[in-house]
Amino acid sequence: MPDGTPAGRSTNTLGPFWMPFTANRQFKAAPRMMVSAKDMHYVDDRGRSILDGTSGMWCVNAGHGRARIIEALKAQIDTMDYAPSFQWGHASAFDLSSRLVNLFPGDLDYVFYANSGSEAVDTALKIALAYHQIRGEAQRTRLIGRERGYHGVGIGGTSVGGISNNRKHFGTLLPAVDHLPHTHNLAEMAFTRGQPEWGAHLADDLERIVALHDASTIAAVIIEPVAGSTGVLVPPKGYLEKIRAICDRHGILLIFDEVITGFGRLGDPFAADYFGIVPDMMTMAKGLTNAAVPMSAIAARAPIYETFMQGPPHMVELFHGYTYSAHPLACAAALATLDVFAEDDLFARAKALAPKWEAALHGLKDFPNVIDIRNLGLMGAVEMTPRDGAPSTRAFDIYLKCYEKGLLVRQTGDIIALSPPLIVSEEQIDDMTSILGDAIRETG
Ligand code: PXG
Repeated sequence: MPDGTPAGRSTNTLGPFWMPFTANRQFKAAPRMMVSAKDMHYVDDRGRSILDGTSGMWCVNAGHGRARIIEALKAQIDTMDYAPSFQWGHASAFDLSSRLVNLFPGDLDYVFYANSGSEAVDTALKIALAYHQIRGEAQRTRLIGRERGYHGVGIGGTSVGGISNNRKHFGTLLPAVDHLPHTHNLAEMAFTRGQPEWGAHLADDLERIVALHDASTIAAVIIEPVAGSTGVLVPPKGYLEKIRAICDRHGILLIFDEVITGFGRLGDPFAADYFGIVPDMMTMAKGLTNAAVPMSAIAARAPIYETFMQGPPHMVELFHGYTYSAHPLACAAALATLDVFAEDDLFARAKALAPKWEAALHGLKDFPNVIDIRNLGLMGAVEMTPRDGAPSTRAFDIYLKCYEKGLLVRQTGDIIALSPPLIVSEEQIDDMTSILGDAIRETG
């Protein structure tokens, strides 16, 4: 063939792209193709405008196609496409780090870069292990996650993650891992607005895990402050405070995975700010660059960084990093994104909109098959009764109906999750819940 494609292979097929976390055969039989995006909307290949109820995949926090970010990327690619970060540097990586640590709570004074949430999680877990080893507690190798937690798809993140489908095909994963119970309990908390009153005691299970393994074997606990992927599981009042206290009591590092909750999702820079709890490390990605370029970061408290800064000064202190850590394009996008967040005061905007968001979502309470509605900041979820013998299909049908009606939502199990860009208007919030309500009503 003239373009070099081997004979017999089509150049125009959806076949070769092995799509991630997708029902490939179903999608390729009836594709949903996005063509462009601006502010609150995508345009699909039928020319239809689709309201973005999910910030892409929880990542386009400032809305699509922000001119400032685009200009920054154009300027950067014209100046320097790439610079290494191993034993070299470039100014925007240092500028960005100073800007970020000013945004972080407490003494989270240092930042390490990776390219995805998954890499950020595996990096944080490795830093935790190395930190204890350098301090002479090399036996602290155990990592504690939580049921229904999602920490990406690296071997580390998969191991501490708590979603059976994401784990069961991949062998034994990391050996020394245990899991806290999740905090989801419909009988006790269905239709709670914001944080449930019930459930702080679930954090006490960490004491049981410590008693079982002994604190001296445990390196870190990693949790999402609000579990996102498994359907917006809001922590009960007092729960995170207890987890922090138990970790402190036993010298265990606490990692908040803020890949979804970071950069204004709850109306504060981070969930750590929202809940008033400083973790020992924080992972972030998604909203960091408004998703224009892949980038993730790990924030570490000063004593962690300082622990590594010993030995001969010519020695590498942490044998870890990525070719694209602090990629110039990602740094440019992140710096411009921080400008947009500040100029438009988007975190405050999210905080101001949260009550409206809560009221609109909870307006779906009496719709057919709705068994729970949850919300915090600009995160929300509507949980449906599963169909007999066909779990997930009801929510998937609702998801498809929403798409046909021009609204993008996320579906996980029998839960529909929403997380609009922080630029969403009150009217668009009403549009979202009205379309979702129609889709729920029309789905049997
Ligand atoms: N941690 C958390 C808390 C996440 O939500 C990751 C780590 C992994 O990030 P990367 O960049 O490696 O994908 C995530 C990602 C969804 C959905 O619809 C959620 C994520 C990704 C894609 C879809 O719930 N979260």
